[in-house]
Amino acid sequence: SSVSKFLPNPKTVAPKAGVDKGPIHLVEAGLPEQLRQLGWNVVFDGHHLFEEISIQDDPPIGILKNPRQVSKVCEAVAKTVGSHAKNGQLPLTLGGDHSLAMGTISGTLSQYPNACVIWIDAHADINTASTTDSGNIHGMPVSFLLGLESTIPEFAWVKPKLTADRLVYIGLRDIDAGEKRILKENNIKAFSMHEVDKYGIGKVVEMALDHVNPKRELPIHLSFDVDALDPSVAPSTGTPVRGGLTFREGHYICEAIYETGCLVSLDLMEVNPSLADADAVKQTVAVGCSLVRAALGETLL
Ligand code: DIR
Ligand code: MN
Ligand code: MN
Ligand code: MN
Repeated sequence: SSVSKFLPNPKTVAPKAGVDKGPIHLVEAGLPEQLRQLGWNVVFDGHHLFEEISIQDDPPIGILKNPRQVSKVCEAVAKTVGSHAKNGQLPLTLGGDHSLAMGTISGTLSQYPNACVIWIDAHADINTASTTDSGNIHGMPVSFLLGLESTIPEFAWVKPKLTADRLVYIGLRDIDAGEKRILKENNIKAFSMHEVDKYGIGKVVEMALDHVNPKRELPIHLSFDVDALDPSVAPSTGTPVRGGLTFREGHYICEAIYETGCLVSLDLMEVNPSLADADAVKQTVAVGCSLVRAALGETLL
């Protein structure tokens, strides 16, 4: 769905079991109403279950799992996000796994070709078909967006419109060897938890913005994987990694990006209610809602 001070909205997608319930929980927790109370005119598209593009026969390509299904869903998401953005709305996408960002960022870039991407995550999600060990496409979306992975015809619709200098990461702490090499070779700026500890979150966000958006004039797409937060803060997620962002550090990032006035599109991904007990789910959903509210202006005076 998406939200705009006068129009926008949020949207939801569900490419695989478990994570697909995340959006439903976030909406049922009252997120659309919470955003209305902040003054946003929320247009909720409803839950996209993409049953119409459920592909029965989807064998792996190499080791990539559910490639056609993921590709089709992401393509549909790209269209939806692009059309909301075109209407002047601010698309808010609730995932669902992070492969969806192939869709959301493609959609954002169709309307805002010079947008920069701020990717908050424990993981870099930049594996290619040749570097991935898991075959999980949610570990790969950034490589498609940058055009590092162009050998799979099923994903030919993903146009490599993002450039390495308009991408920055915050929160990394679990990066594969192949990903490290890719980050280095492409000179991609990344602030790991080490830098968060060293400089503090305020300085890190400032340096991140200085890198991708020095004049604070370019549109910003914020893609927030809830596993960037420490598992003690957001336990219900598919691949938790200890040593993550605190509650406040996560919120600070959202607030600071809102404060730039440049935010045009927002993802909250990887809330997975099937993976933990009821209290953990409740806590994670509440934190997810709270991060979105922070990114849409709740906490600034
Ligand atoms: C690993 C884990 N780098 C992979 N990545 C995850 O599967 O490619 N990303 N969990 O979210
Ligand atoms: Mn991710
Ligand atoms: Mn992650
Ligand atoms: Mn993931």
